[in-house]
Amino acid sequence: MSSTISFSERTEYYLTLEAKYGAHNYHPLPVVLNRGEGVFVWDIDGNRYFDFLSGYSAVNQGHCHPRIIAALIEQAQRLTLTSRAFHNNQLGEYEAFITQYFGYDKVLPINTGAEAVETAIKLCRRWGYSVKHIAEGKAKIIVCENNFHGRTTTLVSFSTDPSARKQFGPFTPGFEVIPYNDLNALSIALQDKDVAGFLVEPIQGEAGVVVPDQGFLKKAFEYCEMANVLFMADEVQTGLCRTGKMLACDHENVRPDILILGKALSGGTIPISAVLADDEIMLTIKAGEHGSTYGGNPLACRVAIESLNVLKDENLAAKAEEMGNLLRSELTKIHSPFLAKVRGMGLLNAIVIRHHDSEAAWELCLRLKENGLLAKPTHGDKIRLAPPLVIDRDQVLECADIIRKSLSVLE
Ligand code: IF1
Repeated sequence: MSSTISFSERTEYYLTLEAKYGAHNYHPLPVVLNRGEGVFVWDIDGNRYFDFLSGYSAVNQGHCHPRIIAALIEQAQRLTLTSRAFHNNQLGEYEAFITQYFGYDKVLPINTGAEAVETAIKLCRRWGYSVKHIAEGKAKIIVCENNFHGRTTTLVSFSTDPSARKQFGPFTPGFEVIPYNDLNALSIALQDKDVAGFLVEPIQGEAGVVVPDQGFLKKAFEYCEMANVLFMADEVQTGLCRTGKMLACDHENVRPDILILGKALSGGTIPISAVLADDEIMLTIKAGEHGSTYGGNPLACRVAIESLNVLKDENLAAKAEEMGNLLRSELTKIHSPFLAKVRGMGLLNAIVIRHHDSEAAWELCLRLKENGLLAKPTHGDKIRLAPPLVIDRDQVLECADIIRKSLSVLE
């Protein structure tokens, strides 16, 4: 097994530029894209690919969705940023829209996923002190092993991935890590009266699309409720139809106390995230105590409304469910000794590669690219398969075939 992949001279040019002038904090596949439409992206040499990453689930609605781009352009020509020092005519209507859409009293609009999780943590701690009356400085938040919530200093403080933490300390205290999908560990951790919240991904993305046991979220929510602890769902990646429902928590009829959204809230155009909660929680943060220059800007508000409308108008939850079932059933039909596992929910899926060579998943992704499909390995042996939700039946079949064909590179 060896990489026989060669790049065009133009590709080489862009790779060299990035290597020379950009920080080396990523290791991308050697493909340089310059166009996207629906489920497809094109590289600078005109090759077309199925995008099975979807900007890590930011592009659920498909690349450059015409309605979202139209909203973006129209608003960009009028007003883009006021800061929150002044009001703007988009924010209030967006706040009314998104709170009704998800059924919460209030929303706090912010930009990136990491900032939204940070916001949830601050809200949770504040609620812990001001409503639950935890002694100042003592509030704890329970988190899960192999979590991924972003890359700020506080968020990597409770990461269990050594590469996310190494030489980035000292870390923020106040977090207790328990195993994922472990109700027993949760109930023990909840005995501590200083616990203010439980922060959880309904499906762990970075960990390689780990789906918890059925009933875990429901029970976890009930345990939290009994312990007077806030259940905070990080739906930055799992939300907005990706797993076959509007929210992954909907699969178990759980309504999180704090709901964290990001990524596809903008259909992949600009960073937009949001934290939703009811008044008892949200109103504990007062004017001047939290925010961001860009949070709630009129461009973001307009784009987010359109992105959310597209999800419903195009039935993308149902499509994700149906196409996800088809994809997994096609993948399970593949008989390859190297395909150890197929798992996921809706169109958030992963395959686990079994191979003596630790580079096997990377090699497979290079071959997938040669065969017209872009995907990225995670944790060495897993490949995430998460196309835009607008993918159709024939395209799913074609992609399953590309994956089957490409697996032969590992022989
Ligand atoms: C990168 C992973 C995906 C997230 C959840 C918050 C955030 C993310 C559940 C932060 C972000 C991204 C970021 C991206 C890689 C990626 C990722 F593999 F690392 F885990 F999607 F699966 N909560 N996930 O998944 O959102 O601040 O990035 O907007 O390169 O860091 P952000």
